[in-house]
Amino acid sequence: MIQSHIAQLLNDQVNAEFYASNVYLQLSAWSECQGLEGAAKFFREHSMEERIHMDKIFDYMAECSVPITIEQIPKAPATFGNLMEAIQAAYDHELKVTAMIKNIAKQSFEAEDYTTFNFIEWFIAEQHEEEVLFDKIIDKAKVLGFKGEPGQSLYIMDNYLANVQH
Ligand code: OFO
Repeated sequence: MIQSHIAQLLNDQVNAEFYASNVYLQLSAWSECQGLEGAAKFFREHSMEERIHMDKIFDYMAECSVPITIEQIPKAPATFGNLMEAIQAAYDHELKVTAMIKNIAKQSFEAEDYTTFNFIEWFIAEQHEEEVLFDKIIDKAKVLGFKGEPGQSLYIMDNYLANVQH
């Protein structure tokens, strides 16, 4: 039996993952408009990953007979000054998600809900991977001296994003 405050946190996370999926989908749409096909592909694939995250929590809640409410999803940010701003926005978003996931781990442990604690551990590892991924991308930009300006570095970054493993 999942306690109500843990059920609420899980429900919030379902909605947060849905929002995250839209954040990346919007980033992909923005990239398309800038002619950045590599970035568009990267963000689009990431959007689908977020949808899988949502499904995972949805399935867990359903297995545990916890009611699920899909809330109204806020509009995702749609305009960015340049590709570096878009990447930074995605990274900042991941840091917020990490804080939410860690809070579920903390609250479930304190509530002695070890089943949820065990379930959410997968997400802790996943968030670590995602932060490492964005660190790697930002490091690559630093190596190139890329700050978002158009030109050869932008072309290289776009190609890099098309092929980066995630
Ligand atoms: Fe980006 O990992 Fe889910 O939200």
